[in-house]
Amino acid sequence: MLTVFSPKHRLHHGSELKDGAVTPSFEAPQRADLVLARVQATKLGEIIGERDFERSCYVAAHSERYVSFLESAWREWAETGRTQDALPLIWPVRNMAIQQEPGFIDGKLGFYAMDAGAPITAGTWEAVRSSANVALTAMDVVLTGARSAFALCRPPGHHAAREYMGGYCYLNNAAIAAERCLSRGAQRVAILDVDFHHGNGTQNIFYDREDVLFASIHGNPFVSYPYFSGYKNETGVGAGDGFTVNYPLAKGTDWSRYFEALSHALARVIAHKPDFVIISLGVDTFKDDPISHFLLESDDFHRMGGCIATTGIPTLFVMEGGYMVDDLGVNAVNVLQGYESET
Ligand code: Q9C
Ligand code: ZN
Repeated sequence: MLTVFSPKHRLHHGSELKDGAVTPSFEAPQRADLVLARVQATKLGEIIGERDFERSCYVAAHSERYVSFLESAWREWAETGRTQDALPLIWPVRNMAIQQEPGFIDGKLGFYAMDAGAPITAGTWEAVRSSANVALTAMDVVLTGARSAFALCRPPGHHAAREYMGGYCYLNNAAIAAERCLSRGAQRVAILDVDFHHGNGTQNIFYDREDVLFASIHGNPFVSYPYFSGYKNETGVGAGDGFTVNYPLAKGTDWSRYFEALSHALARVIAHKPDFVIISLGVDTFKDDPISHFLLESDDFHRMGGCIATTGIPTLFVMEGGYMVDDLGVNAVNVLQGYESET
C-alpha cells in the first residue's frame, strides 16, 4: 500500500489544557514520524510526498470565511503582540449571536472553535494545509485505480466541522477527500470513523447528505469527549436521514464488543454501495491510550484491517488520533497490514 506523507506536519506543535494546566499537546509531531518509521520498517510500500491543491478543495468541505480565518488567524493574533499559542477563551452558546463573525481575533477564535484543543501557532496553517494535501494526494492515487492508499495526515481532521476547529483538528481531511471523489465523478462515498472519539466534524459536514454515508464507532459521548455529539439517535436530517450511523460504546469496550459494532457498520457501508470507502483511522482505541477508554490490543488492529478489507471497495485510510506513542506505529500499520492480508 502506498503512503503519502509530508514533513511539513512538524510546523505544527501546540499546547492544550490538561487537568486545568497548559501542557504540550498529546497531538505531537513525533506521532506522524513514528508512524512513518513503522511504514518504512515494515516495507508497507512506496512513500510519496504531497501535491499542492487549490484552496477550493478545502472550501468544498468548509465555509469560505472559516478557511479565511485559518489562513490569517496567526497573523491577527501576533499583531496584537502575543507570542504564545492562540487559544479561544469564550464561545457562543445557547441563545447568543452565533451567526455574526466578530471583528477581533479573540472573538473569532471562540466563534470558529468548539474547544481549546486546537491551538493556532505560527506554523499551524502550513501544516494543516499540507495535511489536507496529503489526504487529497492519497485520494487521487485511489481515484486513479489503486485499491487502497494511506494518507499519513497530521494534524488530524475528524473533529473539524464545516465552520469550526477543535480536538486537535482544523481542516477535515477525510471530508475533503470525500468531496474530491464526488467532484471526480463518484456517485456515493462512505466514511467509516474508527477513532475512539466521535467524528463530530465529519458528521456535521455531511449531516443532510444522502451521497456520503457517515458511520462512526466511538466512546459513548455521555462520558467521553466530544460529549455533545455521537449519540445513536443522531441519524441525519432531511435527505440525509439514515445516512449518519453512530455506534457509541461503553468505557472498557474490548475487541469482541468492538467487532460486533464494526460488523454492523461495515454491513451498512456495503449497503450504501459506495464507489469509495474512506476510513478515519484513529488508533486511540488502544488499551494504553492516555486519553481514551477502550481496550483494543495491537493484534486487534490487524483484525480490524482484515474486516475492513471484506468490503472489496477501493479504500483510503486517513490518519486521525492515537496518543500512546510507543505503540502508535505498530497499531496504525497493523490495520493496513491486516487490510492487505485479506486483499
Ligand atoms: N483529557 C483526536 O483523536 N481532549 N482528537 C480530550 C481528555 C480532546 C482527540 C481531553 C481529544 C481530541 C483526533
Ligand atoms: Zn481520537
